Amino acid sequence: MALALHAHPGIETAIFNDERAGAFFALGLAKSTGRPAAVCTTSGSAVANLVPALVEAKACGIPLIALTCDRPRSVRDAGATQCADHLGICHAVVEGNADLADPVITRRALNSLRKQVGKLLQKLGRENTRGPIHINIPLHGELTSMDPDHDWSHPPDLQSLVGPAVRLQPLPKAESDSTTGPVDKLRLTSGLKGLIVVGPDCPIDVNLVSAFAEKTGFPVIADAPSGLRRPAKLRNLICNGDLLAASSSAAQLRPELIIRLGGAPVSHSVHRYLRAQPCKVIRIERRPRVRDFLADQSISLTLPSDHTVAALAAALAPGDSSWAREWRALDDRVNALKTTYLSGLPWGDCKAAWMVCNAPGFDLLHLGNSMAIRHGNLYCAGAEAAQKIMVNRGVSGIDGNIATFLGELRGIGGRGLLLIGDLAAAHDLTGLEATRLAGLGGAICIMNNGGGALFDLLSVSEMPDYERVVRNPMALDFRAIASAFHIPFKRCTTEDELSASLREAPHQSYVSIIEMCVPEKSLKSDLPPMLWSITQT
Ligand SMILES: Cc1ncc(C[n+]2csc(CCOP(=O)(O)OP(=O)(O)O)c2C)c(N)n1
Ligand SMILES: [Mg+2]
Repeated sequence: MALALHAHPGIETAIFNDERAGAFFALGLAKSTGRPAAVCTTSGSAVANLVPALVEAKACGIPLIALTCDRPRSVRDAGATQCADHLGICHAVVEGNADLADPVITRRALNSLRKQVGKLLQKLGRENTRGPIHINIPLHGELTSMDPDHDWSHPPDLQSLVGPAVRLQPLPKAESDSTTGPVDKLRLTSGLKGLIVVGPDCPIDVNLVSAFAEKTGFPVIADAPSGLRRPAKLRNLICNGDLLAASSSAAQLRPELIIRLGGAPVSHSVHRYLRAQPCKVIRIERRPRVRDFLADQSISLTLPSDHTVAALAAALAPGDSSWAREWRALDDRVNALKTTYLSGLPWGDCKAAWMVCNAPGFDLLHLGNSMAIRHGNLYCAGAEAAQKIMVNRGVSGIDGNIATFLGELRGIGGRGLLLIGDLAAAHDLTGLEATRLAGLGGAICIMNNGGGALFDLLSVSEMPDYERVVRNPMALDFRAIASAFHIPFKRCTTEDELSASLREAPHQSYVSIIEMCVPEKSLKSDLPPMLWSITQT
């Protein structure tokens, strides 16, 4: 299978030793291109290694295809080696699967196989069932299907048996919504104090969100990965939602209507703010959820058509303009305070992350999980230049972040930056395999703060044995790791060194590693005082 895929002129391949990293790389490709990407494995525990990426893909509706090669059906559950329940392993984390028959070279068998696979692939084309799928592929042969005693050692011209490949037609968008439904139910009118909140993985085109916001004049709390900050085109773009939601001034701002799009906002202060609002809530989402952890009562609008969004905007426009002005004024004030605070900070976690988040010249910025995404959400200023800000927020794993970033970079071409913690980087060292692919440029910026610094901000940090059991400093030698993978490396211990490395990275025709060595406790000493001082003024 691997050789067949590699030889196919219409398929680009990347080879991975670690299936887990390979699957995350494919996830990144699919995320950045919007097109399906497949990962092909051998049998046995190789298949179990796909699960982390499939979980993430399922949580955010990414068309990832798992192609798992299997032994013939006759040896399944019969004690043969390297056999496992592939279908069972993937079942909970895919939208659908096909367990192919043992291969037989007849026109009939091949056509029925194509029908089976075609039906499954249609799922990928439907917006509301989009997500990962699994195709299990039994092959003949004791060790490989090229064993000399088998038909498949001389593959026939399959094309002549089945004709040209079937082109899947993109399906029309699901039209489950109706314009009047939510409007009638909520008695929506113009003049409202409306608030739009956009998290990661916005389910509709961000240009549509922009048009909606412009028409209604509602302020938009846009997370860094919402797609609305770079380029920043909106008049009422609010980039400091995290700080504002925690501030005493914004606590006085009571919306009459909240419209939420995408995954849960990154910041817990925004969660708390949203939960405290007794107002009407509309969720625009890919598929309706049974319950909503951010509001007791809310209405779901599933993949509304462009027409529905426009009609909703028309029903709400214009919103209360003084309300939008209040948000903007607060956002500007908080922005100024934040910038002053950050510029005055000594070298440390926050300073280094701020520099990475605003380094110019990169087409892509991936924010790893743990503190990287939280830093990014706080510091990624709105900018004129377009830049994709990507995250894995489906299930927020610290696994696979390097491979996902490299897959995204391969998908868009161009130059990219990854901001990632030391534990998350350690978790995905095999993802570094992909740095050797041609055409990738930029840097992996590892914040080396001696383990999971995020936990220093939580009350668990007061517990005995916290350092060893929870924070888990690994004291890895990232220079040696880079060298083992033949990756150019820079260690930065000052602002000037980081600044020089970030200036160089957009011109690199390779991916380097920049290790940012910061004082271990700098997050705790810099971030809470910043949050406190800004939110109390
Ligand atoms: C696969 C996985 N394992 C464990 C976790 C729990 N977790 C969340 S943050 C974190 C610490 C990450 O540390 P690091 O990458 O160094 O980032 P920092 O907090 O220092 O910024 C862990 C273990 C997770 N989210 N995903
Ligand atoms: Mg860390």
